[in-house]
Amino acid sequence: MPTNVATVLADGLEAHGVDQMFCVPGESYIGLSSALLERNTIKIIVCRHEGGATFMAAADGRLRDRAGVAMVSRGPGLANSMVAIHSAYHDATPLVMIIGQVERNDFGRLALQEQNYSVLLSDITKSVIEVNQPDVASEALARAFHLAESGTPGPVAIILPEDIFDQETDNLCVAPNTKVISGPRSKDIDTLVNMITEAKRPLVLVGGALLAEAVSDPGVFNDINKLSEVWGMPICPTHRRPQLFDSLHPHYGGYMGIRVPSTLINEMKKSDLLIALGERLTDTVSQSYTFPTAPTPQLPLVHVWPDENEVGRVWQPALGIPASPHEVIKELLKRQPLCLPTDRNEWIKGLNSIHMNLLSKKWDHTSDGVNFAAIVCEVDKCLADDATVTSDAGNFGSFIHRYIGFKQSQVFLSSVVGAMGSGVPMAVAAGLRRPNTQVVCFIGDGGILMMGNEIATAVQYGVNPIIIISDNSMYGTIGMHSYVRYPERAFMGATQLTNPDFVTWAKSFGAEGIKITSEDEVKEKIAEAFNIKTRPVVVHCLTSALQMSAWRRYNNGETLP
Ligand SMILES: Cc1ncc(C[n+]2csc(CCOP(=O)(O)OP(=O)(O)O)c2C)c(N)n1
Repeated sequence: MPTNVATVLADGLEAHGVDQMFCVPGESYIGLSSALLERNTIKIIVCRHEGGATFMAAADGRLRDRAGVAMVSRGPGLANSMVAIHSAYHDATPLVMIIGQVERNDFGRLALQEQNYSVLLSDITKSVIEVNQPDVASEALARAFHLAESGTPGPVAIILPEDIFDQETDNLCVAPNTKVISGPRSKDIDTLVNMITEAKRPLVLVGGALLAEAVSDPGVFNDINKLSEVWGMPICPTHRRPQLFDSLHPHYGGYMGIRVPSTLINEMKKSDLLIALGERLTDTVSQSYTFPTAPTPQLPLVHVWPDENEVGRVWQPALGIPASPHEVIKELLKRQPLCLPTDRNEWIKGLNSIHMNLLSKKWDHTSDGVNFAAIVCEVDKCLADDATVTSDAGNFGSFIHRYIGFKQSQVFLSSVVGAMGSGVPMAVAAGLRRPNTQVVCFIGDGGILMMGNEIATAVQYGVNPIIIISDNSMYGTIGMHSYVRYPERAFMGATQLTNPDFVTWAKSFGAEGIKITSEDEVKEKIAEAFNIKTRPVVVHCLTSALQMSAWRRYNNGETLP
């Protein structure tokens, strides 16, 4: 019996395990959204901005290792989403975007909000699938999920004209593809074993592809631990993946984020073998392509990433393994090292002592507002073992990576490209996917007014994140860049902000608002925030602008250790 396109799409979404979707409604896809609401099997989260909806869907994709799904309208709706699609593309995050389009008869006439999505999205999606025939709708949806989740995961857009949803089709729901996992060749593992056995100072970077695998198989964490212990190697989580290795593990070799402090990076550079497991080594991780040097690394590089198009694209690895990083670890754990160089322990201890020194909660008082270090250190004390921390983009984030000792049981979500606006939506998504657990979002006074309106979504769906705003009355990161590059024009570069009272602002949404104006209040006010569990809490912290980051203070030169 024929059915209609809306029905096969709804069946397809259910078949792919979709249980919630994020949207801002639009007339262009109302045929689908109304069909979904009628059957009521998939929760539709109605957001305040398509960027917010898409950041939430992307975060959901990260939290499930299944594509998150956002539905947005054509033209302006999709345009609002693009920051989050761009972010998901760089972050290798599985995401399916369902996008409305004008009616088929109007194609090319510049009908209201018409855009050519294949052109517009070509550089920030893995694929744009335009569905113009009812009979291919379900197959197209299955392809979108497959592409979004396989190889290097990423966003896939599926474009649906407004008039297609009620059209009849005989082609019923296409079942999801079985997930394929690429394994390493045994020859490559033999080579890797030899390289590790001979190296005196190996360094292992663990990155996002491993984190994605850990969502469906938490054994990944234990296997990373065993890898480091059995094979005697230090482990370094990469930019925005701090939870991949317990920060107190004695084999922790240091966090390989943006601008690694010189004491640590200088030691890391003594390595004689770099093994990048599930990490693409972008400019952030590779310290602007200096460690390793691009395209020819200054030391032997083993690059493991589950996509043969990526291994060798930028780097010339001594050994490239286009396979699941977890499968590579499991293969290594099946072998026993015969004899490892004896000075390995010294190498690990040296790196670890630098890391522990950096992690120590040392900071100086500031005269022009609270040092954000004081707040982050206090939050660290209150974080539960299963807490989620999200971070927007900005220099306040440097305090998180310096002072929070992440554990493998915790979750950290952020945009790897540093897209402002991501922090609050990601916190809402975490609250929905991980109910009854702590969710803490760190954000600046710049970022909060970009997508902070999604606090309304949190209130609407009963999600209660704690949102900690570092208010230094400026786009501080850019102020710092201005100071570093043009000291005579310090704090210029169009960075000053006049802000609202975020306590009043928070309360207007139905959230709680708490203000911190001095260091003396930090302990008590942070405890108060963690005790409120029945509504979102905004902690408005009046922070120092002179303390530009966790590493740098104005007029005091660099405080880099
Ligand atoms: C969407 C977006 N716009 C602009 C930027 C450039 N940018 C990076 S950090 C930053 C300032 C962030 O200011 P704030 O949120 O107040 O945090 P702070 O740096 O002061 O800690 C800006 C404008 C960006 N990363 N993302």
